[in-house]
This record gives sequence, structure tokens and C-alpha cells, in this order.
Amino acid sequence: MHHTIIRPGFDPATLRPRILHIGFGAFARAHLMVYLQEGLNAAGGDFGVVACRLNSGVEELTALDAAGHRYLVAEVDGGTVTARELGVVIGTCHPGRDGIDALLDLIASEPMSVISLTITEKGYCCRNGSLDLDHAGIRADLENPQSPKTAIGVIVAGLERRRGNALSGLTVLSCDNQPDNGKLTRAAVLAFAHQRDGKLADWIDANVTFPGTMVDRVVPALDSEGVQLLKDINGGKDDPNGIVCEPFRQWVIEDDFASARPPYAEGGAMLTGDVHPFETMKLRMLNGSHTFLAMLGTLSGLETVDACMADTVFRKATLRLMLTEQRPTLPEIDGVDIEGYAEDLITRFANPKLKHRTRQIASDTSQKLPQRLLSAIADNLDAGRPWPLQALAVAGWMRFVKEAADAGEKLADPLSADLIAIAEKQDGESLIDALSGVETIFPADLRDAPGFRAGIIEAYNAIAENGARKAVEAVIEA
Ligand code: CS2
Repeated sequence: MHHTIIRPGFDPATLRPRILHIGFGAFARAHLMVYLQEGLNAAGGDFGVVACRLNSGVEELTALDAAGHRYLVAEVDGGTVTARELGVVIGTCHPGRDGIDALLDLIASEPMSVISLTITEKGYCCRNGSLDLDHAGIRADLENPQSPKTAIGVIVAGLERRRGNALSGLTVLSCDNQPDNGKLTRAAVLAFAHQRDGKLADWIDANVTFPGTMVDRVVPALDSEGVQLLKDINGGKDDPNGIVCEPFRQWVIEDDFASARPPYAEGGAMLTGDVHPFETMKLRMLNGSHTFLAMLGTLSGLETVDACMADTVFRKATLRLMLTEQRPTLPEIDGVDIEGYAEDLITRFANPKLKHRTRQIASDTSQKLPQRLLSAIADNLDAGRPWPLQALAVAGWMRFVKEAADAGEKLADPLSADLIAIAEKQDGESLIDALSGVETIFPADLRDAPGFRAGIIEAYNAIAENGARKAVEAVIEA
């Protein structure tokens, strides 16, 4: 397949370490870094990135050093491939390799302006919107605040050092799929700092900003076909940090930077005063559909999102879920045609080259249900609107947990042990009651809302009796 490589239009040697990115996984490499590259191409500047990971992935970081910090991002769709060589990273850091002081000193260094985060939902160590002080990682970090292991602990210890160096504050930019991700991060950081020292918390409050963001790009875990594609583009050499993704990308950022802003807007991001409506739209329309497909698709033996879109029942149901059950819960956004947005999502999901695995999306569902489906269900129940497809998604998750328990498997989910213990012991209504009793997932007022329990039971029974696909088909044909 023919492809040209678009190389950086700037000289990476002129960049300085002004952005620390924590969580340099597939998504960050293909999203934030591409925006920065495009921004530097368009507007210049000296914003370079230090790529950091806190847990796994030290080998990739070391390989990135060896590759002169260059890596490829290949956008695929049908027969076309557009490859970019990224040049925005100028260094890497892993506390396991370099020691924690190296990381904290970076945060406390003069040029550092932004700490951006892609650490997944569970990386925030929160529970119902606030820092979980019982979280094992948070407890350990509070006991050993100078050797933190969680992102929240790292940020606070780094900011403490920064304050000690008499430097100005900076911007903490959360880029995970959580509602009000900026506010949540701020609350978590301040709560942790308060446990340590009220004055430090006050300093952070006065000097650090936490803009909210909506991020969007489908970036599946790399499979063997992707590895091969990157190797072909790379002249026969493997690229251990290379990544394959869809052409689409979107980033909406609340314009609230503590100091100079990296050229994200020049790279195509939209800066706004209020991210909330965009974020709710994306979480419910795109991610809500993803979780629907992850659960019911997996239960139906459909392994990828594009395979779901090739199945007329799932394709129709996904559009229906978006337009009739999620959309009525969304605020209007000036200039956004929501029907067009939904149709474009179906086209993006159908991308035959991505092979986005339903099982991959199914990971950490306990952390995803509230913002993707449950909050919209609560709105529908309040307004007396039907919600049969949302019910199937939630009941599908319950069946998914049950099937894993019956097969003696674990879930890829931080709550796996609790969820499997519940599902090993029971089925049917008692299982539904026990799972919807997990307070960190289901808010009490939703669980007790008239119609909620009955709706989930009906959906659960439909899946148990007829299989997930037939249950979905029955709803769209009713
Ligand atoms: C997906 C997201 O794995 C998941 O939970 O729903 O990673 C999704 O692909 C991105 O949010 C798209 O922007």
C-alpha cells in the first residue's frame, strides 16, 4: 500500500521540556502529541514533551529514547494510510527506571508549564467524584509522600517541590473520559494535598489550573497487522512506539491555562469557556455506544466494533440508542448537528481497518457505566422516557460479569474481585440487586428510582433467555 510519511516541520532540537505527559500509552501518542505536532508546525514555539509512564511500559520509553524520540502514527481508513513521524517528544521518564526524584524534579523545573494526563478512569483513585482516601495506592502515598506511586501523589509531591523552588504554578490537563475531568482532577489533587498540608493545598489552589477537556480519537491496542503496517512504513524496522488509529480526531479544551498555552488550538483543538456540553455529548453518544457494543457484542460473539456495524441489528440498534435514548438527555450545542454527529459515529465505528476489539472496550466497565449510561438513564427515568437499549447495555454488563464468574475468569476491571464474588453466588434478580447495590457504580437514587429495577430485570431475562443479539433485535423491531 502506498504511503508517504509526513515529518515534523520544526526542528525538535529547539524544543524545551515544557509538557510532562503522564500515561504515554496508545491514546496519548495518537492524540495529544499529534495536536502538538500540528500546532508547532503551524505556529512554532518551544513546547517539547517529556513522556512518562508510572507503571508498565518502561521498555517502550527506553525504545523511544533509542529511536531519537521519533515514532509513527498511521491513520487508516479503507485503502488509505497517512503516516506521520512525530517529533514532539524530547525525553522520557519512568520512576521505576530513573527514580522518583527525576520525575518530581521535572515537575519542579522552571520550563515545565503543563502536566497532561491520560491515566484512564481508575488512575484518578476517585470514588463517586472525590478522592478515595481508602484507596490502597492513595493510603500508601500519604504514608510515603516523597515516593508516590499514583498520579495524584506524584502531582502533589512535584507541586510541593515546585513551590519550594519558588516557581510559578502550572496547568494540570486531564484528558480522560470522565465527566468534568478538570474539576475531578482538581478535587482529587486538593484533597490529597489537604491531607498533607493545608498551606500546600492553598498554594495549589491559587497557582494551578485544571482545565476540563473532551478528547476523541479511536486508537485500538496495536495488533499484529498494525505492527506489520508500521514496519512496512518504517522501511522494514519495527517501531515499538508506533500506533495505528482512525483519521478523525477532536479535542475541546477549557481555556484556563495557568501560564503560556501550548499551540494546541493552532493544531486544531477548540478552546472554549465551557467544555461540559461537548463532553457529555461525546461520553454518552460515542462512549455509551461503545460500552453497549462491548457488552452485547461480546455476548453475541462479535469481536470487533466494525463487525458489530456489519451486523444490521447492531448497527440499527446503535443509531437508535444514540438518537432516541441518549440524545434526549443532552444539552443543545450551538452549531452541532447531533443527527449528523450520530451518523458520523456509525461511519467511524464501521472503519474496517481499525479492528477495535469489543473486549478491549469491555475492560474497566465498572468505571465507565456511570458517565456513559447510568446518568442518562436517570434523566430518562425522570422524564418518563423509554430506555430499553440502555437497559440491555447495563443488563449485558451483568451477564458479562456472570459469564466470567461461571467460567472461573477474572475481569479486566479494578472491581473484579468484588464483582466476581457477587456473581459466583447468585443469578437472576438477586444478582441484579447485588450488582446494582455496588454504590461506587450505581447511585442510590438511581437504584431506587421507580422503574429502574424492573427495566434491568426485563432486559437481563431477555438476554438470558434468548441471547444478547435476539434481545437487541426484539427491541428494535418492537
Ligand atoms: C473506548 C474509548 O475503550 C473505551 O472505553 O470507548 O477508548 C474510545 O475509543 C475513545 O474515547 C474514543 O475517543
